[in-house]
Amino acid sequence: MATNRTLTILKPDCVRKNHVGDVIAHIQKAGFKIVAMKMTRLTAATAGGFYEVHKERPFYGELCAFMSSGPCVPMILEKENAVADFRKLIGATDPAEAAEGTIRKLYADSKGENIIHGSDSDENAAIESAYFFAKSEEVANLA
Ligand code: DAT
Ligand code: MG
Repeated sequence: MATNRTLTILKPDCVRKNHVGDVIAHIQKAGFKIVAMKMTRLTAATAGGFYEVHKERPFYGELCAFMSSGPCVPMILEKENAVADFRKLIGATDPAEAAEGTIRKLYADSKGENIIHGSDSDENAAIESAYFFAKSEEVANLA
């Protein structure tokens, strides 16, 4: 059964380009509620752990360096069908291939620096949320 939460990260390029507010507004207009949010700076090792699934890929070193290059803003988001709807909202990994109106199409520069992360499954959403947030940091009741 699909759960109703996903994990996003507004990546260091999003923070550097001052698009945090624009991207959060876009996310909220699409009906997602923020369940948890913080600003933090990853170390290369923490970024590497988050993207461990990609560790054999040629871009892994570059990815870890980029993700630890400045502060980022992880958030847990809630909405019905959150994982799939959020992937649709952010668009394809490569902004050049992302659909019009998606967050990556609007704000991202390249495949490597593409503004935003979105979990790719309910299972990963739960794992990734726990990577950044203690249960006590999640808002219990959004009403
Ligand atoms: P997504 O972030 O759309 O889930 P992914 O999980 O395949 O994409 O890759 C994770 C991140 O790694 C991605 O957001 C940017 C980077 N990346 C992926 N493919 C890349 C490539 N071919 N060259 C450079 N960076 C890449
Ligand atoms: Mg991915």
